[in-house]
Amino acid sequence: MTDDIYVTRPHLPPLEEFKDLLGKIWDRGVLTNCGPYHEELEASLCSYLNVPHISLFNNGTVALIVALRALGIKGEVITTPYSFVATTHAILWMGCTPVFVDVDPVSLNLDPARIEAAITENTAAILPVHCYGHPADVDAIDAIGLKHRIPVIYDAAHAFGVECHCGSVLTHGDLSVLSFHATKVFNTFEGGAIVCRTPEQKRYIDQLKNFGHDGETSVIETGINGKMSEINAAFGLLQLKYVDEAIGRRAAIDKRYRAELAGLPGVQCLTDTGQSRQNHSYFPIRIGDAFPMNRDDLFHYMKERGVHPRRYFYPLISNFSMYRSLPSSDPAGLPNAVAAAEEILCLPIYPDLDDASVTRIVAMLHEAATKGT
Ligand code: T4K
Repeated sequence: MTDDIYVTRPHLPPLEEFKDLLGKIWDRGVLTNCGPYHEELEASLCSYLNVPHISLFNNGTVALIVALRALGIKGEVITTPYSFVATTHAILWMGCTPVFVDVDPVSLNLDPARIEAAITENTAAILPVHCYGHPADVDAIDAIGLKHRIPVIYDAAHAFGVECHCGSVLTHGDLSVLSFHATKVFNTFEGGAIVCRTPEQKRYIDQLKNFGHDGETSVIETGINGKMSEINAAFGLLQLKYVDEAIGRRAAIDKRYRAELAGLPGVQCLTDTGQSRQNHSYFPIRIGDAFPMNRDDLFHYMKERGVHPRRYFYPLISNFSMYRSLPSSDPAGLPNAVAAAEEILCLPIYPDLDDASVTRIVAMLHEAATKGT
């Protein structure tokens, strides 16, 4: 009996090292409210990610909501249907309306030409996603934002440590939002962050995540509790120590998949989108007509044999019942996203996925390629 393999497993540093950090929390008795580990992690992440300012959060979803709030977004927000539902829920949570625009058929990120075509006088913001950690076309999208004076907030939940031609992809747009969920390249169990461009933005966002407090006796906003605790921050500091090693192992798995799936008819590995540093957060493959099974049959075939890939992102957000009635949810306007949602399968990739498991997954795909349904 072989063990089941899941799409991801969280990377965990040595427990003994975490116990040392926990000991300090016990000694200090500071559990939250932007304590010393929180401050140290913000500084360490700024330096690791090469970004000017970071505000830590308790998760990426609250960070997205606060990012929209910080920029005073009211109205319509242009976004992608090909993402995790949190992207669009944040828009609705702020009382705004998502406007879905189709993705580029190759990068699966928002297509800048379609963004520009969708802009109206009601457009309040653009919220692209760096899907699978592959950078959106940041130059084109930033330029559209500037030309039309519309803020751009990047959902960078998948893009920890990713760099493009001009350095960190996280420095683009008005704000970028990270997720540090257990399933992410860098995790703090639960967690997230907003990358800010100016000290003023960071100060305001720090206030918003702390009930709107401006000092002990003043409240200036309907803030929320979005703070990261000391335990999560301590774990993050430890993760940071091992993150390059973890990304290196992901890169080796990515390389093996590409080499060993090359030439398999009907299986296409997604290409990168020009980033100079990748994080290999996901390994999406596209199942085409030349494969003897469709994507869903392959998904079930693998699950029955103990390998659990995921259909990120199926169904499209625009296809969930609560979003389906939006005018922009019409599948006729989203052909590339519809096709990707039907054809993409994310294979297991995580630092502790051993070579034998990769061999097993590759062999399973080759075996499936010899069968019909
Ligand atoms: N924007 C984007 C583009 C996002 O992708 C996300 C989150 C967000 C915003 C919001 O960020 P957060 O608020 O979450 O910080 C997962 C994650 O829950 C979610 O964070 C993530 N995106 C999304 C793409 O994937 P599921 O439904 O796939 O999670 P789950 O529980 O099925 O986990 C997948 C596999 O991971 C499991 O089969 C086993 C493994 N796993 C998972 C957990 C939680 C573990 O081994 N240990 C664990 O603790 O949503």
